[in-house]
Amino acid sequence: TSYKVAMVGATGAVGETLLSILAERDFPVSELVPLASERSAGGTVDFNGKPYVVQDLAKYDFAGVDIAFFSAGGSVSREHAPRAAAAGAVVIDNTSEFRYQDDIPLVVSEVNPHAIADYTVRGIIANPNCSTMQMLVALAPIHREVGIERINVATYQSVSGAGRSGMDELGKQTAQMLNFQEVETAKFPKQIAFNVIPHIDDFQANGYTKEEMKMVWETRKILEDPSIQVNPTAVRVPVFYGHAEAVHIETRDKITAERARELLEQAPGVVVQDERKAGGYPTPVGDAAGKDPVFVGRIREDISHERGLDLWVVADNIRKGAALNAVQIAEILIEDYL
Ligand code: A2P
Ligand code: 11C
Repeated sequence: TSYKVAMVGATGAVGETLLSILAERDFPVSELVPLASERSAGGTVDFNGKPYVVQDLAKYDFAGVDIAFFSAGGSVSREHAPRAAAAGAVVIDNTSEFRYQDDIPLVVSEVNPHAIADYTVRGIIANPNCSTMQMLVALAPIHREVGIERINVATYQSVSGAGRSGMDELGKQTAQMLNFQEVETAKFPKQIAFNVIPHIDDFQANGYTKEEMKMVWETRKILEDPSIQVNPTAVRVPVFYGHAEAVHIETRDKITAERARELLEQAPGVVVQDERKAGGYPTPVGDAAGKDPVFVGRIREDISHERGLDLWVVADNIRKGAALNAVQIAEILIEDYL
């Protein structure tokens, strides 16, 4: 069997990668419908080497669609995902719109694939935020073995997380700097070229940003453990593709760095790159960008805490952090449920 697939946000950074990953992995697509706003309707996107005409989402009727991927922002999902589900499509949503609703599964394919079963309730499956995604691919095996009590994490997030306009802004500002021109800021609240910005998404009443609180809420939901404490600082850095995270955990029982390395070497979706010498650790450029796995290095026992462990976790935020996990959810869906 093969499936009629709608791609909402097909012209965006995540949509484009979704199309290439579906083709790469030979996902059985009988018909592809790329959708975007009326701005891009009538243009084309490429899938499997062929052009497909983009249609206007607002005018599109989802009847007959089997699977609908949404990556056009929260407000677009809020308005259109429920009607796609009502028309019979299973929605795989890349936005934060539905993630925190109890009757919507929130799934990392290697961590809690069983949760997909609940898609029948609302017809929607939520794909986690990129920074949570890569952290949990690395931490779930450790949590299963010794239990994690607390996570302290600082992120180093690339501009592609902010979509095409984020990448354009880094490119443009870099050129402006190198040409001694005045730097213009639009997408990011301060200059991002040659800078770092400790602010992603809106500020919340408690002083954390929404990007940080997503890591708190999503970790508890995906690991099915509301007692886990998570203390994140999310930072935007001038990198195009690939988020990095300095992750510091406190476990219930002591785990050695050696045992953690062993667990991670066997963990699905993880590549351990951990030599204690120059270059023996992963970075976004040259290691993670454009690749599927979550890369883990700098594994060491915390000298300041008896049950502390430190890791450095890097992944392509557009692939595993978004498009790849969404396709992996779709693969499990067709294999086990449709
Ligand atoms: P469009 O090309 O019509 O603007 P990115 O995350 O890279 O910024 O991409 C956002 C994606 O979401 C694009 O495909 C964009 O399409 C799409 N999009 C944005 N607003 C809407 C909307 N109101 N209806 C449908 N698609 C939208
Ligand atoms: C970023 N994490 O790097 C964001 C992008 O909730 O799906 C993804 C936002 C989300 O800016």
